[in-house]
Amino acid sequence: MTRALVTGFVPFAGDTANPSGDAVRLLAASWSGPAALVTAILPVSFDGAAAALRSLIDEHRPDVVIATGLAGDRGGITPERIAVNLADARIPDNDGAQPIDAPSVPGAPAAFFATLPVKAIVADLRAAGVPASVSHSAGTFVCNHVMFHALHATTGVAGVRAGFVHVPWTTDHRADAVVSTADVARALALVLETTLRTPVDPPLVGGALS
Ligand code: PCA
Repeated sequence: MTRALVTGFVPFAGDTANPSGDAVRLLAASWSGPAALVTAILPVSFDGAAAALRSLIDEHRPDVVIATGLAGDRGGITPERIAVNLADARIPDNDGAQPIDAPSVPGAPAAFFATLPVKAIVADLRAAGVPASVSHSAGTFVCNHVMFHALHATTGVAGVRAGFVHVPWTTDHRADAVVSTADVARALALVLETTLRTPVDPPLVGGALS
């Protein structure tokens, strides 16, 4: 059976919630789709999150890795297209680490493209009424770092696809949010289902000026 690993994060930056972790917990409780699902909630720690993700990949050998995190200013669900080999933290992580201009993986390539079908994912989310767009920057904090590690660990490994999805604040926490945490959980199920049935991403319009 196909195996999928989906992760979210604990709260950070003084917040008391992180909708990515909450949505992944909801997904774990409701998933009945065509893959064995392993979920985990990662620490917002450059070292801790990368180590946890790599040991989950080593242990479970997933065919699909979908890491998720909060990008509070986004207007919808945003699959990330690219991870850069750069840790440049504006604030300390939950362990107090604040790398500046450091590589995520010394000696590794400058960047990796997501191996998830990001265009198909956006198309399917929009068809389901979920606001979504392709993002071309996962930032330079722990989320980008985890995405880079996921792709460094899996790129070129036959049959394994990986990537990252940023989610916005939800109506459970912000009055002006456009989705609920339950909506995000359903969206993550769609992301996984689309990935499982889309081996090659179709060339759909989805570029951006920034
Ligand atoms: N968002 C942060 C790290 C953890 C999270 O949920 C980020 O975008 O880097």
